[in-house]
Amino acid sequence: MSSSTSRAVACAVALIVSAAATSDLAHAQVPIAIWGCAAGSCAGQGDPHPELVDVHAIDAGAFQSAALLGDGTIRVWGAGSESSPNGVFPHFGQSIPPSGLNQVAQVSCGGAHCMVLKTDGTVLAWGAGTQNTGTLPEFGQSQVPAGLGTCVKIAAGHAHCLALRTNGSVAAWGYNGFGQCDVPDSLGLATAIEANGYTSFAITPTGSVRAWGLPLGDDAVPPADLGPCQAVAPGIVHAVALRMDGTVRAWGSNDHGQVSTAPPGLFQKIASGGYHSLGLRPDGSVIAWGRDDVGQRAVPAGLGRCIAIAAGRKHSMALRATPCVGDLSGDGVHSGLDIAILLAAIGSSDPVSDLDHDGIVTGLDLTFLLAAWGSCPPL
Ligand SMILES: [Ca+2]
Ligand SMILES: [Ca+2]
Repeated sequence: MSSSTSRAVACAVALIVSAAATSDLAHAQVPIAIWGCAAGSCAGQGDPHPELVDVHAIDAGAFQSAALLGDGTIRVWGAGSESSPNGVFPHFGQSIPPSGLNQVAQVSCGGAHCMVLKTDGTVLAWGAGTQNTGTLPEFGQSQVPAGLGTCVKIAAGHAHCLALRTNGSVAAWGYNGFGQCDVPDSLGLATAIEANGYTSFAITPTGSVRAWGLPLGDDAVPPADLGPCQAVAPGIVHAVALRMDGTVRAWGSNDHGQVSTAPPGLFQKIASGGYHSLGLRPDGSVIAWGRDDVGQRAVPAGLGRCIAIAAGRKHSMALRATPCVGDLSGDGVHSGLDIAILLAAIGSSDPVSDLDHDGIVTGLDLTFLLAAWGSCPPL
């Protein structure tokens, strides 16, 4: 053991007295953070699933959550799962992906259905809408059109689906009560698509944001002076755009301050839920604004080093960067705090501190931590 690690252990001994208070910090290494309705009674979508490893992407449906893993499989939980058959939204199996589903490149969940884009460009959907009766909630949104063609992106609205084909054209199907499936002839080619609620969005090669379907508040179209954008994140009655310069602009209904409180400064990514929005700062921190009736703006203290965000109707999600070995506190550096967290977990099966994955936290895991000391790369 080097002198620096010896000092770290000594420091940890001092810290161990407060280790109980650090138990929450141990969760900083769990890949996915979830807050908002998820933390309460909302159909189990709040479980961050600490057992998940190698999470590459996340998505939030209205009342469910999804994770894309590095092996190309997905996990979906919340409303419409076997463990939560009758939550805040009826059970349509929307959280039960098809058996054997793999080679997934993107997952997108809507109101009561989910869809995936596979690495071969094909699209699958399940949940509500397997029967196209044209009445709530069966609008055929889970019936992927035959002959759709090869796709590169997907987006699920509340009861409709969008797919961006390899050739840049946009396809839409499902509920069309507000014309959200009537892709404008004038759209031309798109480079990105998004959907939420009853509205559809596309971004053109010049960065122009186009919208069709239910107008957002009084705004049928994005602001004329929006300027070129790299991303758009629609809520149900508002939308946020991430401009090419990294600033955000919101428009639509401001009934929960989701437009007027859009923060200044630079962002890397944006996401919108029902009536709230999230922004990912370049330093990996997350900011939330808009509706906060169930804590959807209550970003966990100390949340940082995030690489992706997602928002459901009333919940918020963030995906942490893959932690370096032994950074149990998730702050990007090795310190006595990490040792304190591990020592507090000795004898338990805490998956965060079980660095050698043998099912129990022992001194061997401490050896792993010390061997990795000082190796954390920058975000
Ligand atoms: Ca640490
Ligand atoms: Ca172990």
